[in-house]
Amino acid sequence: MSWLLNLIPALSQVLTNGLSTLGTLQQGPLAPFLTNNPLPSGYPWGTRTVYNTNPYEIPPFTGVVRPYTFTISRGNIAPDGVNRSVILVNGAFPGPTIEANWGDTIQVTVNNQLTDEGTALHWHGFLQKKTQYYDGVPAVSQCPIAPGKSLTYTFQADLYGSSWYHSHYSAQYAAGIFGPMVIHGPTNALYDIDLGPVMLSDWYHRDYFSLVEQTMTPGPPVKSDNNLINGKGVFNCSSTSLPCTNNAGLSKFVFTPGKTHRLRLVNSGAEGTQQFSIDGHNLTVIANDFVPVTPYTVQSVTLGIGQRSDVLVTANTNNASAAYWMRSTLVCSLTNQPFGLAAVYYNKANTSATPTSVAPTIPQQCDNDALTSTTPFFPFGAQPQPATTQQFDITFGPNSTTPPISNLFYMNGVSFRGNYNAPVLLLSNAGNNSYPLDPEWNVYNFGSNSSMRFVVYNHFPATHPMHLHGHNFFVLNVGNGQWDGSIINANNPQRRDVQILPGQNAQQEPGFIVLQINADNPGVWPFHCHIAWHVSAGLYVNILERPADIARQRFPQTPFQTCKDWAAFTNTTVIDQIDSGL
Ligand SMILES: *[C@@H]1O[C@H](CO)[C@@H](O)[C@H](O)[C@H]1NC(C)=O
Ligand SMILES: *[C@@H]1O[C@H](CO)[C@@H](O)[C@H](O)[C@H]1NC(C)=O
Ligand SMILES: *[C@@H]1O[C@H](CO)[C@@H](O)[C@H](O)[C@H]1NC(C)=O
Ligand SMILES: *[C@@H]1O[C@H](CO)[C@@H](O)[C@H](O)[C@H]1NC(C)=O
Ligand SMILES: *[C@@H]1O[C@H](CO)[C@@H](O)[C@H](O)[C@H]1NC(C)=O
Ligand SMILES: *[C@@H]1O[C@H](CO)[C@@H](O)[C@H](O)[C@H]1NC(C)=O
Ligand SMILES: *[C@@H]1O[C@H](CO)[C@@H](O)[C@H](O)[C@H]1NC(C)=O
Ligand SMILES: *[C@@H]1O[C@H](CO)[C@@H](O)[C@H](O)[C@H]1NC(C)=O
Ligand SMILES: *[C@@H]1O[C@H](CO)[C@@H](O)[C@H](O)[C@H]1NC(C)=O
Ligand SMILES: [Cu+2]
Repeated sequence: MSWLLNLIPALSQVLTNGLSTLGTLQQGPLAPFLTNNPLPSGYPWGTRTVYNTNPYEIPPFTGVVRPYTFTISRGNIAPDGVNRSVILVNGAFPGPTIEANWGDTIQVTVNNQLTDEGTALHWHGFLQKKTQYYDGVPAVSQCPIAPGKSLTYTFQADLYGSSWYHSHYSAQYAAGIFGPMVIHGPTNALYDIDLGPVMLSDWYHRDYFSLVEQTMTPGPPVKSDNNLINGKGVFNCSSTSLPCTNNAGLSKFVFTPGKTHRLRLVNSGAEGTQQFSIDGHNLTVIANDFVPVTPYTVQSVTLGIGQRSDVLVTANTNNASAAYWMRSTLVCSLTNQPFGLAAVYYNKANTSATPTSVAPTIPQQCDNDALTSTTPFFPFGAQPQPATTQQFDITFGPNSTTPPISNLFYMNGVSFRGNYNAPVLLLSNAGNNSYPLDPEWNVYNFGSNSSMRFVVYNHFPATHPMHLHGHNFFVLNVGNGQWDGSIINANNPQRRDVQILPGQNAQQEPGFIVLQINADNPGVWPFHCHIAWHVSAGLYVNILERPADIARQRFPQTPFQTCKDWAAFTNTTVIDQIDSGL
């Protein structure tokens, strides 16, 4: 592959990634925590440890505010050498890293400088207790931010570890609106150097609207054009007629010999499942999503969209000039170019040289690691029988036999479609939880139930990374066929916020996952597939949790003002909402 043998990049960082420095040698390691906090007992979070704190009940409160200003605007960049129109946060791709300590307050003012569409940013994985209205989901927790308008999101860094933010407005994040979040906290394993976020994302050379349109229309499916690591890749320009530069440049990382490095892997793509590895090195997984786990060692990690794994890698090659390929490969995904590459240099290596390491033989893995190997560090013990159980059946098909036809996903026979002008949470706050004319809002009202179990069957022959907002669910079981009632790691089941739901298998047995949550967070919580095209096609339900408490809560004026601004905008501009809205 002569077009990628040269690691002296042909394009400057600003032409490939705008104002981002992610993936360059200028991007230094992260400190163990931000030091401008008071440090009771030596840490911003005081005496709390991974062992002694139920993170869902008693996160620390530091009182320290981390302010950010994010301006959303259009630009042109060439992350893999193909120059395209994108939508960026502060002109950077990936967007700026949000960094905070556990217990800090994150405050992000989002200015929408797009002239013709709304936006809304979701802070993936936070619980948003008592700040449900800042969860960033249009048609659910807010109206979109109208062109020219701003919204300040204020919420607590209530969990710690690695995550990301992204636009939740249609598939807008596939245009570039996403970035990493690093929340420093106590650790469950020792390491020396925090190399920070490693964003893994499939990449497309077309605008997101036309991709959504194609994906919902019967005919050839959308395939990704490339696979990027920290927003960088290379492309064979002979195979495109678009403006293209060969050898745009790959991301580079430096390993210090003998030291153990932390990498914060995030699948921030639109469709593809990533299988990540580093030649010549094993990976020790210490956290999945925002949940520290008993460390376990693997050759590769599989991440569905939205999932994160924090991995430790020890630089144990006895050659300070060594260089290796970091690989992330799209597996069981729709793509024309599955291979993501970055270079890992030991600290005396020539950082312009091309690694010569060969890929180890690793079996393809499209599902998450077995639940038997993923044990949370902080145990909650066996989960009691839930107060209520809800089954969801996921199907796919055309919405009509005569044109115009859309290919849609359904949960229990209903394909979600939201109304940007009528967010369910704000109606619920006003005491309205019934929408007789809107079955397609897919609201499941769980009333005052104290816990809920979701048994989800997938009758579609591909996986869905299922994400729930506002919670880390217990994953009680995963498999194919009919759930037999058994629970894996019953005394300490895996928790996380996205779990890959297997596809229906060759024997026509549906995939299933069994999830359980405690109803400790009143709100309207999206439960959906994180594949951008699937949620656009309606693979989504609203979990309405403790509506009486939502109605009792006093919401600030901010989300209502955002709706007034959006109403004024949509009074004169018709929104071409071709999808679910999310
Ligand atoms: C680049 O693409 C062209 C056209 O598809 C192909 O002929 C060529 O072999 C490719 N080059 C490399 C190095 O893969
Ligand atoms: C991409 O296009 C923009 C706008 O036309 C231009 O400013 C920029 O230089 C181009 N980048 C490359 C790498 O050609
Ligand atoms: C990685 O783990 C495998 C399986 O445990 C082991 O055989 C191999 O030697 C390890 N490789 C390295 C580089 O530590
Ligand atoms: C160390 O690695 C470099 C880069 O791959 C290689 O050129 C060199 O021969 C290696 N040295 C030894 C002693 O193996
Ligand atoms: C580093 O590698 C580049 C690319 O192969 C080469 O051009 C350069 O001469 C090398 N530098 C040194 C000091 O070896
Ligand atoms: C199916 O979806 C298309 C595209 O959204 C829409 O125009 C059409 O009215 C829908 N058909 C039915 C029967 O709902
Ligand atoms: C609740 O909201 C829905 C949707 O806006 C509306 O149709 C319905 O009339 C409202 N119900 C009440 C009692 O206000
Ligand atoms: C519990 O949830 C079910 C729906 O699964 C609902 O029918 C029932 O009314 C709820 N119970 C309470 C006490 O809210
Ligand atoms: C929408 O337009 C109508 C008619 O011009 C006007 O009466 C109404 O106040 C407008 N609503 C908003 C929210 O701007
Ligand atoms: Cu899906």
